[in-house]
Amino acid sequence: MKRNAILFWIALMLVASLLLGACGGGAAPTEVPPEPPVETEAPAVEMTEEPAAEMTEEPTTGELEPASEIIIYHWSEYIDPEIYTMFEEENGIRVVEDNFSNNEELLAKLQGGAAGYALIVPSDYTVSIMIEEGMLAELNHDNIPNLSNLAPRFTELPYDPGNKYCVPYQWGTTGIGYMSSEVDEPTSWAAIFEADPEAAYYGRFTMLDDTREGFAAALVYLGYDINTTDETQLNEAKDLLIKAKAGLAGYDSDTYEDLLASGENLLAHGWNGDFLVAQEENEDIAYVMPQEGGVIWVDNICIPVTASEAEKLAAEYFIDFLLRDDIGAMLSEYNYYASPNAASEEMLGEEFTSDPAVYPPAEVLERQQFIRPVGEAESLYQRLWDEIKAAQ
Ligand code: N2P
Repeated sequence: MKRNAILFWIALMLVASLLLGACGGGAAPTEVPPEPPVETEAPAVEMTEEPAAEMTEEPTTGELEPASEIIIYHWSEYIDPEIYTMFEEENGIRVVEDNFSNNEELLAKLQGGAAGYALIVPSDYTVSIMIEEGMLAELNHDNIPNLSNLAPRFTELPYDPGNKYCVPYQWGTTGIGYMSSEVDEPTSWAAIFEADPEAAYYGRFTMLDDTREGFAAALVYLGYDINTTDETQLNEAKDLLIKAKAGLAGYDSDTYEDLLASGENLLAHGWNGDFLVAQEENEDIAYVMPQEGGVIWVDNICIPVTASEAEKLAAEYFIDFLLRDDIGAMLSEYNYYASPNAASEEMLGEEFTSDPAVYPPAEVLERQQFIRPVGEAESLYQRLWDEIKAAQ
């Protein structure tokens, strides 16, 4: 276990340092959280799975026809709808989208027995949980030749080495977006946790409706590990989050950027790309990663075990389509999130890959941390978050 944990962190540092490499930085992060996890290692389900595709004589495609329609369970506004249209035109497969707002909602829905989804898009730590719980189907790499377009640093991610279950979709950071004409740059999470009732944005800011993201912001502000399982620290974070509610307009993970662009709100906790998209509508919007640090994440596209064989095949074709150089570039151009696809990055060009809000500079990136699974403390986080949401 200890060795696995150490390997996990070596790999994470590798990812972070390689991500830094992508923007010309190259320095390795200096901050490594002190307590590595024990439950992030790859699948406990191998025993129950069929032998890996490369060991069998024939791939599953033989006679199989892909499903003519598949459903993707996705974050809102996270794909250019034109990609679905192009895929349908080229492959005759219709992709229908349903949305969730956070990883916990996705996980709970699938754990609750929801079937019918051929594709899902969990973040890094949720992939770990899903693999451990046997919720993901192994990908047949024969159906995904464009996997070779992935930047090498995204082929050995610690939560899914070798892309056995998932393919990285986009990656980004969590920070604060604000209306720069009306609000001073919020360089600290204090903007949210110590908001001045006199400030213009008081009563006009939102926080992500997201258990782990909410706690991460509070914990990092308090100087604690964002993956702590210490109940005292978590309670302290809870109190801080409840205190912040006095000035909060609400919890929102889906429309917060639109509420900034329309001028209804002036500040929001959120994901970099969403703010950058909103910036096109309202150039006053700016994004900052607070000095205390924050979250870095990699979202992934995966297939639930509940998908039928025909759905799985269609889903693999779609994953392969997304991995095409031009489609991967379309995705990032629409989302303003960084791409794990080296071929697409080349098409996106220097201007995109050197934008510090998309590809943060080394010294900023090294302050960001990955959310990790916290095992049994998951339910403690959830209970405290429910208490925060219910608090008056
Ligand atoms: C979609 C943004 C999702 C990113 N609007 C969350 N990891």
